[in-house]
Amino acid sequence: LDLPDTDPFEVARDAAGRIAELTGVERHDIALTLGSGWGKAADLLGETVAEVPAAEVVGFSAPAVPGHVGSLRSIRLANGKHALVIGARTHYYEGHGVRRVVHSVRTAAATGASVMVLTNGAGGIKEHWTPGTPVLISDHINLTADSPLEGATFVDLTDLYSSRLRGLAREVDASLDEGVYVQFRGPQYETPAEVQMAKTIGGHIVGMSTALEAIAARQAGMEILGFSLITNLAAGIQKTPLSHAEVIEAGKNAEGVIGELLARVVASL
Ligand code: 6GU
Repeated sequence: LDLPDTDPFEVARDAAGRIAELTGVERHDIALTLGSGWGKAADLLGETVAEVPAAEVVGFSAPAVPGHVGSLRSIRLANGKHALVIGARTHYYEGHGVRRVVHSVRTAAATGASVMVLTNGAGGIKEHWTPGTPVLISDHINLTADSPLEGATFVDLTDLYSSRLRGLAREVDASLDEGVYVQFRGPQYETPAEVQMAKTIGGHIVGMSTALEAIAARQAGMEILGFSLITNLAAGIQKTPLSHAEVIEAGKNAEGVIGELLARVVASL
């Protein structure tokens, strides 16, 4: 994937072939990337058909961050559909390039998935969002200054985070709030001034993933549902310093509730 002459879509097709071989499931209908705090959903979605270490599939690698999983799981939902749960996310801040970041999304599309569910743990800009609040992503602002699209690939991003799917999610939980996700490069958290900038330009949630993946998912023709778990308020909004331990802790405390929520939403898709 790192070589300029490699076709990333061909690598994604190879990865999808390998997943079919390892799981025995020829086709997946829906794919989910589970970020910080969302892992529990995998246990609640349905019956696990197979779980494979991501490192056995081309283009994937073992997780770089403690608290992230590193496996691919094929799950049969109660309605007979097959979900591919991606517990292995490559973050942009790892510095392996954007192709590696979006490989899981392109692989999901190559397995046949038409719906991509992207989840993350993120910082909140709205003060009433206490840690543990799940928020629907309504749109994004990509501040990475990068793109998964190569060359003159002009892709429309209107209704990127499907209003149809958001509507279905709100039928499960009418109290779900939504907000605009701002992807920063990371891995440092934002300064209070950067958080104020994000707020001024229309952002409500700050994080280090998802936007680049959503662009690749749209290019692949998938319908996208995005969820952030607010693990903390962003710098300057929250008065105490931020820590990765705090993010993991908030995820652990919320995982039962948001896992249940996500499982019910996926069952309704
Ligand atoms: Cl405050 N910022 C970013 N970029 N990512 C986060 C976060 C904040 N809190 C959790 N993840």
